[in-house]
Amino acid sequence: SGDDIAGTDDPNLRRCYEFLDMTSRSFTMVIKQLAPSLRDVVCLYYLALRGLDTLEDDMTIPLDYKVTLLRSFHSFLTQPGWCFTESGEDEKDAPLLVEYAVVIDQFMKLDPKYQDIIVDSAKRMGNGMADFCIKRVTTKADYELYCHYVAGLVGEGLSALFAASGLEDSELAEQKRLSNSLGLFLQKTNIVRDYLEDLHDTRQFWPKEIWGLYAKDLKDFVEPGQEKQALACLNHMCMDALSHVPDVFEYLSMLRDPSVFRFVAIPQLMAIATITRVFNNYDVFRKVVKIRKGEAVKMIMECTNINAVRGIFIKYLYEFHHKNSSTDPNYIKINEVVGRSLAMI
Ligand code: PS7
Ligand code: MN
Ligand code: MN
Ligand code: MN
Ligand code: MN
Ligand code: MN
Repeated sequence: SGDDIAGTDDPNLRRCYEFLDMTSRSFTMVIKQLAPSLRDVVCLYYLALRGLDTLEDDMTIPLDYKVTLLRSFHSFLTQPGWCFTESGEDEKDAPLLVEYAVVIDQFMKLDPKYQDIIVDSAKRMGNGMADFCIKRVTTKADYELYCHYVAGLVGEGLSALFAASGLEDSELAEQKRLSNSLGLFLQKTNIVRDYLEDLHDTRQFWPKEIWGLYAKDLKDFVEPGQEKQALACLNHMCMDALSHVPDVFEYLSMLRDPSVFRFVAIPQLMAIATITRVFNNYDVFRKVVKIRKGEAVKMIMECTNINAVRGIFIKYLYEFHHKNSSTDPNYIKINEVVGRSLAMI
């Protein structure tokens, strides 16, 4: 419980949990409710990747220098005292990198079996991020690969940690395809919702192979007169994200520890609620679309076991189905994707 964390007598570990609170809206609660044997491990995995992502997102770092930093980031995790003080002014998580020595100190106290999984994950993610600093997301295959690097690898890494802890079956670590799908469902939902924010940051994650069917340029969707094309493209992106739901459900069915179940399921429920809210919703091109606070609280309370979660998924799938419009160019395909999910869960 939270009391154990507040009661920790190691000031550096306390500081790590302060950074968790400062840098994560969505993960801090689910990490703190994890069983004690995994809580600090996952907190430090989160802070490791949050540090890496703060470098990736910083558009003020010269490209060559950024690529070098991303490719070597995994080695900083075991380099006592390493820190980074050159972040751009509006990088909100820059303080984490300034005090990164604290994270490294705690990281190096973890059981080596956990350190190895996290270092390997950060190494592959940093190299993937570096590749995508040099090239852009153009094809659907690029989109799958980018999302694999920044989120699918987190799914694989978490599955490996769950198995290594003994709280979950050792075969979970072998479920690479399913683990990848859980990350992709979260990441794609984030990318679809953040269209406007990423456009303002001049970052493009929607693949041209999809948006090119609806516009000459990705930014055209905010122009007056393009509303129909914008919605058709948005819905195509939502359909693509929703296609991961059967894998998500299959994975959740394999979990046995209640704290791991909630840790995994709550973000997935937030994602299906978000993608359903975003679907066929032109507000995505005008502002940040969020789920209602009460909706999130209700899901967190109800998220106790696989049957409760199945009920919530079914509710959102019906709502998604209901929001589908017969004038959408992908109306039939969208119905098929929703139907496939309903049949599999
Ligand atoms: C280690 C819990 C559980 C099998 C920092 C959790 C950013 C969506 O728009 O910060 O940049 O602000 O809102 C999380 C699968 C990853 C995927 C990826 C690590 C679930 C660095 C989360 C989180 C796999 C790259 C947060 C992928 O988005 O984005 C731990 C199983 C970090 C998970 C990033 C995104 C995460 C993300 P924005 P957010
Ligand atoms: Mn965020
Ligand atoms: Mn990023
Ligand atoms: Mn980010
Ligand atoms: Mn985003
Ligand atoms: Mn962002």
